Amino acid sequence: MEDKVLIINTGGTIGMIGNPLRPAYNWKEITAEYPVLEQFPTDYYQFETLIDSSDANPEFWLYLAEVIEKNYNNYIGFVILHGTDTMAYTGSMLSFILKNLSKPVILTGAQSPLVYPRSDGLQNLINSIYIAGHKLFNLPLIPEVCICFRDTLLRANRSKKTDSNNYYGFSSPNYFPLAELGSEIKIIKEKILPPSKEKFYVDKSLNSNIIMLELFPGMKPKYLNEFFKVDSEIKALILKTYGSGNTPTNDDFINTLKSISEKGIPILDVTQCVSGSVKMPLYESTDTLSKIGVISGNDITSEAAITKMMYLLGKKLSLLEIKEAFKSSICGEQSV
Ligand code: ASN
Repeated sequence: MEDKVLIINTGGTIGMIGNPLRPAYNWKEITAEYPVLEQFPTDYYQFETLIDSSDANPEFWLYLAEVIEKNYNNYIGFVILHGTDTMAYTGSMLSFILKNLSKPVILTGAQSPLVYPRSDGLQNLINSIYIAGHKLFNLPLIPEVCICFRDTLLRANRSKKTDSNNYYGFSSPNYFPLAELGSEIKIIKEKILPPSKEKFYVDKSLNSNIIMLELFPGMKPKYLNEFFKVDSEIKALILKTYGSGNTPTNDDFINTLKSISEKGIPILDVTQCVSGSVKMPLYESTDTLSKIGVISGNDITSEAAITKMMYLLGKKLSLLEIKEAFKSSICGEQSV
């Protein structure tokens, strides 16, 4: 069956049909609306409960990864139908836990349900089947977890949903698209990771005892302190900071971070900006942060930061090992 693509439907807007809208019951129902889809060499697997992607969580990610694991040797590539809202999180997480990937895993979805005549879903789905099926369509192999949306193929762990209704819903502001999907499919080979020669497996240990906090002028440090009272189960703090990684410099705020850091809790600094990176130390603010042990997230997206942290915490690494891991890239998620 290595000459077929497995389509895994997890839910989201793309698989919605009918009037009023509801999730399609099965592939037959989807292709009844779009007979063109029947001409592609695909099999179809549908989650028992199709979710709105705002309900995605670590259990959902692991289940999805297991579906890929069980079918890994039987298919040339995988297309995941997924809601757009948390697609960048799912894609980032899969990039960390699908180990030794040598096949394409392509997430796609739609801003508008398949049933609507102007839906973006059909084009996104067909492009994804092409990329996942690569050699069946005379295309080079992209052995990565990607997001295929509108006219670009993006590395999932570099991607963000940057528009809630435009058909160009996703971008990867700190990394070039891996392919341009116009009338021709142009794959940017130099940007693609090499396929692994090792045996594929799913790394299943995750720990989501994390909080992520977006700074804003006027934020009260004592609220941050509340999270880390003696019986706190929180194992990491991700701060979405200003510009190139800056935070307030007042003693109250810095001492709060210091006391969290002294408890051995990793504090990761990622920028609120859509593109660009944390630069530590550039300003006095980031100089102080690095002195108290705050880790620079460099140019990582917040979606990749949170999923990478869950993945690293699941491995029960020491604080030092976590710091080292954010200085390097596991699967192309950050510059080093
Ligand atoms: N709320 C939907 C989801 O993420 C949005 C979509 O798919 N366009 O599941």
